[in-house]
Amino acid sequence: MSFNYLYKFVIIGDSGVGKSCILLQFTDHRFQALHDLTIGVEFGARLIDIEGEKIKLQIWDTAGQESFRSITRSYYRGAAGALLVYDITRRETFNHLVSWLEDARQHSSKDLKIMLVGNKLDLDYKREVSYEEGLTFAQEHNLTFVETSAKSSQNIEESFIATSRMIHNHVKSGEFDIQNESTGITLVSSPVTLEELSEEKKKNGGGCC
Ligand SMILES: Nc1nc2c(ncn2[C@@H]2O[C@H](COP(=O)(O)OP(=O)(O)OP(=O)(O)O)[C@@H](O)[C@H]2O)c(=O)[nH]1
Ligand SMILES: [Mg+2]
Repeated sequence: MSFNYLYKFVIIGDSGVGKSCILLQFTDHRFQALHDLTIGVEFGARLIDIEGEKIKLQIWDTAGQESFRSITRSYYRGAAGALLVYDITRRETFNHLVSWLEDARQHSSKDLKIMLVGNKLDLDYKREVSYEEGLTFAQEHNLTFVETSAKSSQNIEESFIATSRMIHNHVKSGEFDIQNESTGITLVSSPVTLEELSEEKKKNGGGCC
């Protein structure tokens, strides 16, 4: 299957909030119960359909640990969309959102579309951050908001699709400078197939960097 658009995404937030699990659920429809700490940055991809157009999402899953912050920062610039994730059962991960957001705004393209994601919704009984608090934070900082579970897959699809839809509407309105690489958006002039891309990925070493 071929596609015409390539949108780059980055997933950011504290260690252990479920960034890698969100990506795995979106790309492979499965859940990983172990915390396999991300070292540096990992990579995933999936093809989606918006209003009949094929869009390839290239997703960078970053490490939440403080020691990897400088590596994480280098991925903001080339991104069109970001999922900023916290864990609804750990308030400290919510408290750190301001610092993540400052970092993202400072190092990204001005058009970066950010979705705030409150993850681990299946652990509602252990919740430390209410839905209303998440929503208020999102409204105050001009973000969209969703609560998800990477375990049950609830709203995982929506978090990526809704953000992609916002990017796509922006692209269609002609407000993006598509030629500018730092927007994280590529218009593929001759449609590329997934097979061609996976060949390219193999050549580049694939998976992780
Ligand atoms: N119950 C539940 N557990 C989750 C969910 N998402 C992730 N986890 C668990 O939380 C732990 C951390 O998940 P990861 O996806 O590895 O976290 P991360 O944000 O990628 O962490 P770093 O790579 O260190 O930045 C793992 O044990 C997961 O199984 C969820 O939605 N519900
Ligand atoms: Mg990870």
